[in-house]
Formats: sequence, C-alpha cells, structure tokens
Amino acid sequence: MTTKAFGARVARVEDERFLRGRGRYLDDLAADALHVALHRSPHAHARITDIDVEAVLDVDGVVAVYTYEDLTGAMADPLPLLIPHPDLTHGRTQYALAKDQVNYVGEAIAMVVAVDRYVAEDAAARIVVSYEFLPPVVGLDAARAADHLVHDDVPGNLAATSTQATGDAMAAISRAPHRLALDLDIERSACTPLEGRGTVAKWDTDNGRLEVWSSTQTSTGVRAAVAAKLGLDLSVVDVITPDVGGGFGVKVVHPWPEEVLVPMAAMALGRPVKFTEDRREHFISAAHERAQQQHVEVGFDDDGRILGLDVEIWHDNGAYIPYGLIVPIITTTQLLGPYKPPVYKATFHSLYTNTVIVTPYRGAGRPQGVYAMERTMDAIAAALGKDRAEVRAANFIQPDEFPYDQGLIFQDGKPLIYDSGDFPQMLDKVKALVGWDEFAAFRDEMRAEGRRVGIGLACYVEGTGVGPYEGGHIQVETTGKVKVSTGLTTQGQGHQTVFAQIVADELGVRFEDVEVVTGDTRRMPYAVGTYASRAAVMSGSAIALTARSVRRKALELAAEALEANVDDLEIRDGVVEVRGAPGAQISLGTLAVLSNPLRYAFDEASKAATQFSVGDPDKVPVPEGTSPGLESRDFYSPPRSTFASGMHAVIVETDPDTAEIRILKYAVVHDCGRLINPMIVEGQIHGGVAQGVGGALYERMVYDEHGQLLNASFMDFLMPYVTEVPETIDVDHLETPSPLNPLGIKGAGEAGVIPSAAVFASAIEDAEGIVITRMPISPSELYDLRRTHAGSDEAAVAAVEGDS
Ligand code: MCN
Repeated sequence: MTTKAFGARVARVEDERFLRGRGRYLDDLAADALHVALHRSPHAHARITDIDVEAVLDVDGVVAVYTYEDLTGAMADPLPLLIPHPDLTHGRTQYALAKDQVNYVGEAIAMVVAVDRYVAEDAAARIVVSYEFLPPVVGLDAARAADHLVHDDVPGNLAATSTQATGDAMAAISRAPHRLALDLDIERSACTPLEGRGTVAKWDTDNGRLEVWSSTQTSTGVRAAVAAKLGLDLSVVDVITPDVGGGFGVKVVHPWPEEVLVPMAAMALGRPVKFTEDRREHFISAAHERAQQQHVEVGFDDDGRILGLDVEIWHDNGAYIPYGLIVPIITTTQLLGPYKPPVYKATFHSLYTNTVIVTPYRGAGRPQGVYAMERTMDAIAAALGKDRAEVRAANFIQPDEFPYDQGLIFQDGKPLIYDSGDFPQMLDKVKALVGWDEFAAFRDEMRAEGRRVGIGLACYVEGTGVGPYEGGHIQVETTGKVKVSTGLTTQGQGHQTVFAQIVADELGVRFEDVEVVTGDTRRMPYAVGTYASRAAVMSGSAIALTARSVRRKALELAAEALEANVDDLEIRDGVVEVRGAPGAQISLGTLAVLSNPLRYAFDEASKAATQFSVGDPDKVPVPEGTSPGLESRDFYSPPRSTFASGMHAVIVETDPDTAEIRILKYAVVHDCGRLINPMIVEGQIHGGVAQGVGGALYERMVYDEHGQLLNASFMDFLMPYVTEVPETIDVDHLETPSPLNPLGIKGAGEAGVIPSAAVFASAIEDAEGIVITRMPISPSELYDLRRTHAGSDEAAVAAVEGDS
C-alpha cells in the first residue's frame, strides 16, 4: 500500500461542483415534465363524504386528476408498514390518496397533473371535498386520555406497548438507599432539509421501462415499492438518486405517496411527470420526530451509582406508523448510554395522534433517550450534592468490560452488545476541552460582573452501522481510472470522497483516479440505504473488501504478465511493480485490457498490452468460476451494530433580564473508531451540533387543538442562524477501533445532534438553579420558569422523593 488517503483530511471532491452551482438536484431534472400538485386535507380528522373534481377538468393546462377511486391493484391498498414488530399490534398506514378518512392536516386526497406547477396548484385548489368532522386527537395528553380515537379500531390510540427488562427494576429501586422520580417532556421538531422531497418518472412506452429519480435515502427501496405497487417486474424499473439537498432521516420512508403516484401518472400519460415538494408541504405532509413524555424512577447509592432504573415513555407516532417502532425502540435501548445500571426496565407506548407522522430524524430517538438518562444523572448529582461528572463516572462501563452486553434487544433485532469504547478517558478529554475543573472560578468571575453562566455535560452511546448488508462494485477501466459504485445514497455526507480514500489505499491507486457513484440501481441493484450512520461502516467495508478482491485479481494477472511471484509485487499509483526489479512493471489499465480476452486494440492501453501475454493458450480463456474484466462486486454484512460514543459539554450564559440564552463554549469528544476523514467527521459533528442547538433552544412544531400546524413556514419555525450556532465548536476524537468490521470504523453522521437537549438542559439548570424538565426551552419559557420559581427554595429539588 503506497498511498495514505485513509485518515487524511482530504478536501471533499464534491464541493467544487456544489460551490459552482453544478449540483443537479431533483428539480433540475426533466424540464419537459408535467407537474404534480396535491390537494391536501385542511382538516386533522374527518370522514370524506364526497370529492368533486368537476371544476378542475376544464382548467386549461390540466392533463389529469386522480383520487382514490382511480387507484387500482396494489395502488388501492394502504402503503406498506416497512418494519413490522410483534408488539406493533395496531399498525396503520395511509393510502397513497385518502380513501374515506383523513387523519392529519396535509394528508393527500387528490393529485392534479398539469403543464406546470402553477396550473396544477390552482387546479388542485378548485377541488371540493365534503367532510364529516371528527374530533381531533392532538398531543400526547389527548392521545393518552383517549376520549377520542384517531382510528376507530385502535383502542386507547395505542399502536404498541413494548417492554424490555433485565430484571425487576422497581424492586431494586425500592431497596436502594436513595430514590428519585422525574417527569420529563420533549417536544416535536423536524429535520427540514434544504431540499424537500421530490420525484420524477419517465415511462418508455416502446420498451416498457420505467425510470424514476427520487430525492430519497433509499433508491433500492423506492424501486422495489414502485415495482410492487405498479405491478412491474423489478428488472424494468430503474431508480436513480440525483444530488440530494439533505435528508436527515425524512427521506428514508418509502414509498412516500408521491413516489408511487408520480410513476403511476407517468405510465398512464406516457409523459414525464414531476413532483417537487414546497416548504409548506414539507412541514405538513413529510415527517416530524422527538415528541415524548417520560417518567423515570431511579434508585442509587451514596456514590450516585444506579442500582435500579425504570423508565416509561409515551411516544407520539402521529397519524400513521409506516416506519414501525424504530424510534421508541432506539430511545429505550440507547437511553443507557455509557452506563451499566444493574437492573433496567423500559416500557414505551406508541400513540396515534391526528398530526403528521413521526419517523426517524437524525439521532432517531436517541436525543430523547439521552435526555432522560442525563437529566437523571444531573438529578442524582443534585440530590447527593456531588459533582455531575463524578456521578457519571461512577456509572461508566469500564474499558476492560468490552464487549459489554446490556441484555436488551437493539433496533436491528440483535443483542445490544457494545463492541468497544473508553468512557473514562473520554470524560477526561471533554472535561479538559471545556474547562470543567476551572469552571467554578469562571462562574465567580462572571458573577462579579453581574453575569450568569452555567455548564452542562451529556454522554451518549450510538448504535451505528446497522445491517443487514451493503455492497460495492469496482471496475478498473483500461485508462486506469477506477469506477466505484455502492447502492446507498448520499445527501451531503461526502461519500464520493471517503469511499475514494478507501479505494486509493486498498487498491494502490491515486485518489484522483477514483470516481464514486451512489444510489443508482442501474449500477448497484442490491443495497439498503443511508440512515443509522451506516454508510462508512457498511459501504466503506463493502468497498474495502471489493477493492481487496480487485487487488488480488490484478496481482495474479500481473504475476503472469511479468512472470513474477505475487508476493514480490506491489501496487503504487496504479502501477504494479516487481519489488527490487526496476522497470518490471505493468499498469492497472493494461491489466484491465489483459483481464478481458477480447483483445481488440481499441485504445493506447490495448496496444500497450500486446507486449504481455497472460493465460495458458491450452486453457479456455474464461475458466469456470472466473469472470472477465478487472472488476469485482462484493458485499459486507456485519454480525451486529457497532457502537460509537461521545460526550458534549457546553457553557451557556443566561441574561438575568431578558432570559436570552447564549452559548459561550461548546466542546465535543467523539469516538467513531478509526477516522476515514477527520475533516468530514468534524463537518458532520458541526452540522449536527447546529441542528441540536435548533432542537434544544428554538425549534418546535406548534399545533393548535384543532390539529392545525401554526408555524408551517421558516418565518415561524425558528431555525438557528449562524448567529445562534457557536462560531467555534471544539472537537476532539478518541479512536477505539471496532472489532466488527475490516476497517475498525463506527458511524458518525448523527453524533452531533444526539445529546443537545440533554446538554443544554444541564447547563441552563446549572446557570439558573431551576430544574429543567421540558425541552426545547426558549427565552420566554425560561423567563416564565423564573417567575414560577421565584423565591421557591424547593425548586431545585422539585422532583426528589424518597430519603435522599
Ligand atoms: N466518516 C469517517 N470516519 C468514520 C465515520 C464516518 O470519515 N469513522 C465519514 C463517512 O465516511 C461519511 C460521514 O463521515 O462521509 C458520515 O458517515 P456515517 O456516520 O457512516 O453516516 P452516513 O454516511 O450513513 O450518513 C447518515 C447520517 C444520518 S443517519 C443522517 S440523518 C444524516 C447524516 O448522516 N443526514 C445528513 N449527516 C448528514 N449530512 C448531510 N450533509 N445531510 C444529511 O441529510
């Protein structure tokens, strides 16, 4: 191996294209396409008694209009429930177009196809739907009360109740010398990527082939869903993911109604059709996450060591549950973080509400779990009057305890076994980075100036690189260029760069000679998708294994051509050399020619190849079990997930008058095993922290009691600007390689956002001396909290019960 790209701060190859405006996003495609607009329900809960499309039909420029009545075959069935679970006893999914009932504002009822989006929207507005109103169930309190039901046939609004336990937690808690109970709340938010959802479809009538472009996180999933829904053979459907302007989880659901409706219309009309979601549609008809109520009971000893932990969670899954129970399963399992309570029990209830569906958003249930656990750690420290870092350290799994089995089942259905980590060292690092031990002096200094500051800490463990598999295909061209493809998709994570880094090292070629394609089913039809911070582990490993196969093949061919021993060969910058024999060499491009017994001299490489001979003339040119071409397609499938970890610390200043919350310092220590590209990982962490700042301090979905989303625009939904995100985020890494994959890597893509609610709650509580139990928290809420707690000494220990 002569190059050293793995681990280097290589600049992203994709950036030049993006920065020069050469990105090609969904809406840049198919300029000649017809456009789709959806008529969406303005009501949160109603029976549809009539749909009148009469007024649309004579609108100039309208080509077609569809309602549920026009759906046939599998299109008329509800959309799939992607991840069933035995505890999901009442799974409900929506129809591509509402059948006889709507269950949230924004649910699609009719689709208009027209010459442009303007005509389509105007026409869609002319559709008259008659409703019989039903009482909306909005928010977890209403769902739990179940005075009204979202779905008639789902008692108690309960999609599922699920429990995992390692023993009798309440018994352990009742025996503990100290006990606490906490009631916590975290609100709904959403990932709001820069680019909304979108789909283009073209039906080739002559050849019976369907081409679909989708701004998706899983092109193979969309392909399978489209084929199944439209009754097509998989082999006639291609799905291609163009550049994607952010996904953050929301684009992993498949198929979205529009992803099957658009191809259906393209086939029916024989013309390209396009749907591009607008911002308001994204707010009201894509997906949200986070909303949970949590009740925590904990028993602990004098050192703050947990002796028993019992958690009950009420999770708002919105009107339907296409993605199954993944989010609350992650919350209840990942809640444990770097800690090892000897007895743990967690129960969650997943509840229907008449609001937008909830599916994974970056972090996917972990921010809520970490919030519950870290609030608990802070409460234990407060109850015992101990340092918050010390209490955490007392509960850490120790470095010599890996692999550590938490005794639960993780989201992938496999045992929750942590593969590696070093939490004590990580805590030392984050304390040093933020200045934990110097903070008391800093607080005094600030106090003397009339300023109020607080410091917070939050730790997490993150299961990444979830299976089942991912693949890589590598082909060396006769020019020496190396073409790589993997089936999962890219939304801005820099995959073209990192996968090229892996190939450059594994194959021994120049980084610049490697070109990576993702998310194109024509190039790689077998793939899963980009979510659960899995691309580096899954596709990275698959590509590394593939590169090793190609390397083996190249060396075997070169050994024949150079009449040398394989062990004496090395590959440097795309040229195979015989060690110690200057001049005895052959390029990979030439080997690519020799690998294909079709020996026409089309190009320079072919001419150069004529001086070499490979293959025994007495043998068949392509013996059984071999294949022509210097290429390979290999797959990687892990035994189970690998567990990354991290700790964040923040110093905030709260304004004594306005309650404004300012970030003075933000520190992150992160362990994602071996780093492929530290610059990209840091970028991922920075982006995640920015999203986390939004989630902790600004963003929430505000529904009124009728189920109307009151802040469905960026005028009202507050995303943080650069002015709110800390200019400097101090990041330090720890590398405990994963023993589960060939490169020792763990995922990193969600890390930045996971502990945000927890770490800000911790810091604001520290600054204010007021227990924080609801997140996010805005200045006006902090102001109200201050007023409620003014003069109340017991405020800081409000949640304490038992004898502590
Ligand atoms: N990486 C690395 N070394 C490691 C681990 C990761 O260099 N040890 C690099 C990877 O090669 C990749 C990036 O860091 O370039 C993130 O890797 P990984 O953790 O595997 O995550 P994925 O690539 O699978 O991305 C998914 C993850 C998730 S789940 C969400 S949500 C998310 C995220 O990443 N959405 C994103 N980051 C995003 N970034 C952008 N710009 N846009 C999104 O929609």
